[in-house]
Amino acid sequence: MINPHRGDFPLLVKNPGLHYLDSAATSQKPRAVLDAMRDYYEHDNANPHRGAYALSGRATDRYLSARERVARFVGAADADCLVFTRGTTESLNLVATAWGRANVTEGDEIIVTALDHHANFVPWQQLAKGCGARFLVCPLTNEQHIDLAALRSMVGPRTKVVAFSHVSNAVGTVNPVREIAAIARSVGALVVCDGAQGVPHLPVAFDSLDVDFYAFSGHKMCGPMGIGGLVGRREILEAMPPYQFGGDMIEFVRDDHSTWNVLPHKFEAGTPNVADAVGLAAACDYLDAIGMENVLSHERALVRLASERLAAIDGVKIYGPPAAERSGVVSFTVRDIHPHDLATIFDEDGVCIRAGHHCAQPLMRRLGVAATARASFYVYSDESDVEALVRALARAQALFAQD
Ligand code: C6P
Repeated sequence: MINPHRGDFPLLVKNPGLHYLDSAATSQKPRAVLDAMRDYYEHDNANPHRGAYALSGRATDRYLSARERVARFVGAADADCLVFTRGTTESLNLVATAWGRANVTEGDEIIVTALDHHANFVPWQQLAKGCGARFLVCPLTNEQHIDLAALRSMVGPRTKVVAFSHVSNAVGTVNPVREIAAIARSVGALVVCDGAQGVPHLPVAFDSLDVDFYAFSGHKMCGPMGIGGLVGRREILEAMPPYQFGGDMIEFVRDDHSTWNVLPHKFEAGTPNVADAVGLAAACDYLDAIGMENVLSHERALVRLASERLAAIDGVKIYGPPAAERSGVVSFTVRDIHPHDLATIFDEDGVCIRAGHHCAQPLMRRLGVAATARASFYVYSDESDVEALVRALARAQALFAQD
């Protein structure tokens, strides 16, 4: 059956032969999001917060309501605790830099996991290097779950931060956030969750996850590129020094010192990205109309189907936990064919997949591979995409068999 949502995505409508299986990298954008951004620029565009005139007031209102809408989507009752950033990478750098430099000192410990994306690995590694803290990497089980027993034995009185991903972008593992948070809390560590692959694919309720910070990107959840968020606990955000300095984030600027604006402005220096915030709010409306439980079950069904079909092919190896415990990615290798060759051959058939280390080199090293091929699904994907993937793989194998 043709996916009923596919028609909402102009790029897919204009490219009927395209099988876009790279939604974990970035999703396509529905018309409603493109229209909302255009509407903002056509009717309400001005620099918010600064102008005394009505148009600037309207821009301010659009920005404020976008924040409230996105906060509601991620289950944060206090919208002022949602800081708009450029995306997950900036959100995590913000915490590692602003909170980290103020709170982590020599001899402290920072724990990340072997599943983490470089965006939730390198900022912590660099913070540790800069202040003389120990940087520890929690190992995984054979099925690429975070090894919770190992994590329990690693935390201690010097553990200052436990950072981990909600969902792995490379192999799709869905991590037990509350359980990991409880382990971190048992030693009073800061709990930081990378939700780049969480918010787009599962219902997320920040207020009940028991984490201190949760980071996400708009472009992976039907929103525009260039916007994302960091949700944090109010008392921690208030105690934390700013990350960047400039307009909007100050209260008073004296010649010899300055004081800071209230949340969330303290962390949003410079002209805000209003149009993308408006687009992201429209993306939240779009996804809520489908229902995040439905998004999850739709993707799980496709992951299961793709995993079954691929596993039945000689030479294919699939990474990560069983399909029922994964979010919308299938990461695999094929004997004797490099993932980059697969992606190039698939492209000739209109099948877009990602090949490489998926910005997760520590994980690839542990899997013993330099790269995998990754197919990822979203609301507009359907069985015809899985069939195209399987056909493209058969063609690639036939081509390589001739060599
Ligand atoms: N993963 C992928 O193809 P940005 O680039 O800031 O929007 O998101 C970074 C990021 C952080 N954490 C996880 C778990 C992610 O998946 C990503 C982005 C893309 O898997 C690009 S590498």
